[in-house]
Amino acid sequence: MSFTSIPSLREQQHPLIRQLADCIEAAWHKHLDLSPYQLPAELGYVEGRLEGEKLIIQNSCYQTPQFRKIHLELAKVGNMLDILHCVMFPRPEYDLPMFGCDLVAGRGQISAAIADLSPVHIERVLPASYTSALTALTTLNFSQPRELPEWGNIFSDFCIFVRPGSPEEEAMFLSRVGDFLDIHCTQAIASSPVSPEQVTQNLAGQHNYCTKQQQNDKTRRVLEKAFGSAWAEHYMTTVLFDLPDSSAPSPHL
Ligand code: 18B
Repeated sequence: MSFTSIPSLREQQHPLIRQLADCIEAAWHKHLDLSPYQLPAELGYVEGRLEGEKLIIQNSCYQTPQFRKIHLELAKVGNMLDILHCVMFPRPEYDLPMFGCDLVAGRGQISAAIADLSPVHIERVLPASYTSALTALTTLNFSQPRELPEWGNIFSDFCIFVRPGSPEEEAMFLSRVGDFLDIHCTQAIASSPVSPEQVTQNLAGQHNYCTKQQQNDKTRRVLEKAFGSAWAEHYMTTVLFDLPDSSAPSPHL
């Protein structure tokens, strides 16, 4: 599998974004059986303009037996803004949470670092095996925790949302994302398909997750300013937070 289109943009980004992108791909390669995932045409690499600055978006996207889509996106707005966005969408036939991560750097400083394994159950609880593995991790203390927006009730108690205050805190964030991915990938490949009733619930949970994420005005505003509101809506609902076709059974089962 080739990542040849990615390094060009990655090399120009904030070091933590670069390291996190490397860490995510290393975990995927280590644990998962990756196949390509075709994004909608024209949306793999995108360029626009935002306040006179060039906005570049580079996507890489895969699928695996347990994941419908795993998506890593790097974006850069001139020298103003570097962004890493990552979501792993499980196939709803498996009872798995959503891994999501967003890292935003403005003028050389990370302003937002967020990572979570988010439950899709109506009761908003993670599978017990996840809760015990995550509880066993050491508790981290960050000097500048940030408050989640209103739509952020989708995230778990293990969610990290901080402005890293030092290189040590940046390293802590990076290593915790690695922990999340090791736990998630090992649990995912060991999991078995669930009942049709549970599949329906998992789909509803993923639907709720995506609908809430689509309410992130900060993401929408960046995309709207560069590409217009119709394009931003299309991109947020078909690339960033799309839903599986619930009428089609997974080809892997
Ligand atoms: N996001 N983020 O992915 N977002 O995509 N992101 C911001 O310092 C983009 C996800 C999340 O405080 C900010 O305030 C763009 C995932 C939360 O109201 C900017 C893209 C998660 C916040 C962007 C992108 C997620 C946030 C403001 C497409 C979590 C705080 C930075 C490439 C799993 C929201 C700041 C708030 C913030 C932009 C979370 C500019 C363009 C997967 C909670």
